[in-house]
Amino acid sequence: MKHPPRRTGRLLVTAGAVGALTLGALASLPATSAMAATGCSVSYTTNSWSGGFTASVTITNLGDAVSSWSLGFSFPDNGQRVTQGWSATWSQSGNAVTARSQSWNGSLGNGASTNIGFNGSFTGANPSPTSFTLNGTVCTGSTNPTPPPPTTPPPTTAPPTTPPPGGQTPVAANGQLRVCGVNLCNQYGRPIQLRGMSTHGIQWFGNCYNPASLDALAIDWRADLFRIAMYVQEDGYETDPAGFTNRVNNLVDEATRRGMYAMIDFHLLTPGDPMFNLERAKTFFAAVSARHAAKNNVIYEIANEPNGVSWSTIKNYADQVIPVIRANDPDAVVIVGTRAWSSLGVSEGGNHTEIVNNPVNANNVMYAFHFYAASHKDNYRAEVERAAARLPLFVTEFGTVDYTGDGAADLASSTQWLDLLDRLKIGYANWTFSDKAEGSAALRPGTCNGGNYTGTSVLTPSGVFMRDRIRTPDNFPTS
Ligand code: IDC
Repeated sequence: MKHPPRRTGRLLVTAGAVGALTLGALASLPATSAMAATGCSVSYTTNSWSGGFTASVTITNLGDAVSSWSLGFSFPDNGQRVTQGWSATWSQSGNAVTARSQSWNGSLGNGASTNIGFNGSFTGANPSPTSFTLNGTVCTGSTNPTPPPPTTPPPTTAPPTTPPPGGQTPVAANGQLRVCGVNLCNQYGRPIQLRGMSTHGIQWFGNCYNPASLDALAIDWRADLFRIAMYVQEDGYETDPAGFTNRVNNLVDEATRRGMYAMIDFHLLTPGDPMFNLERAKTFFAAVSARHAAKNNVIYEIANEPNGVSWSTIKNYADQVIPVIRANDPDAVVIVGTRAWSSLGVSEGGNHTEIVNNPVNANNVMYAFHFYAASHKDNYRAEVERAAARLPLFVTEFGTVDYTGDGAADLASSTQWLDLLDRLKIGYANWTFSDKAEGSAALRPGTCNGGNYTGTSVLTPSGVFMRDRIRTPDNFPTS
């Protein structure tokens, strides 16, 4: 699903900009469902220009938790149309519009909000709708009376808590992490290695990240870490900052529920100059760090793969973004991308000493190294071994295949790499936990259309290899 380019503020007229409109006491209450408290509020804001508009809709669930939702409203004017929506499946019949949740934003706990939106067209006036329903309940801005408790307990819809077989979750075992010398240390000050998977771009493969797939990662794969790859360009964050911030927040919450560390990857790639996205990065990291400040399992990766720029430019970016995170979350570990697609400079003829000689101005920082095992071999491994003696490293992304993300898995080189990372206690996230038809994807094409993510029958050769490596027992010191 591609989003259209967003119109910029230049074309906007103010007539349609209604400001946040919170709807309350608009209609009489419908019959209350026998089992659950219901209630919702909706804010609907628009920016319009001649004949077109963008609507941003924030839904807040004031009732019991739901696992999926359907929002309904009617356009007041016959000429109003939804032309392209996002973060929901949109449909329109006459004036009646329906937006159905997607797998990644269907769960809404009591008090939780989600933001969706669409571009629309209009021929006459463009009045905002005045009444909304959520799962059939009119949104009055208040909670409908809770029905008397049923005599038999209702089926639980609470999210699964997933202690791994016979032990604590990775987050329960390790708690708040911090950088200690060249290592990542747990709450007891002891070095640990985190092993896990990266999403593909969440703008393309959002359907792969749902309760069943995350359960499989936490329980079947016994992953410690879930990296959330939020592309900035390529139909990513820049097309809908509020929507993508929301998606990332929801995925962090899902990882947290399952006791995994969540790595928030600001996936800049093209253009390779992080300064191009500096203001976006500040806005994004201010929002996510405020939202997750109280958590102990969030790791911030501020620049996926800078390329075509000097280390000093990357450092300049990091020195401006890190304080934004620290203002909200002073003790979180932050990972900085390195020159030449996070190769420590090697892919553009450099090496790690440029970082050693000019490190970023912050504590609790690690540096990213990425490799693709079929392309990057002995000379890259040798550089990692040298760098690891002097810099805290995290392999926030790697593939078992070549640098295009496709081709056959090179299991011999991948094994050499992972043995090296294990020996040096360097954490890693594998690209990707997705079902894209490319060699690096762990899931077979079509897997994300179904409900089963466990076992090896749903996995590609790369997926089988990675699951075997990740699910071996962790070695987390407990004192
Ligand atoms: C690739 C994906 C591919 C997608 C492309 C878009 O595998 O499906 O079409 O991005 O940009 C990286 C990047 C990562 C790349 C990956 C493989 O961080 O975004 O993913 N790769 O090319 N660096 C080195 C390799």
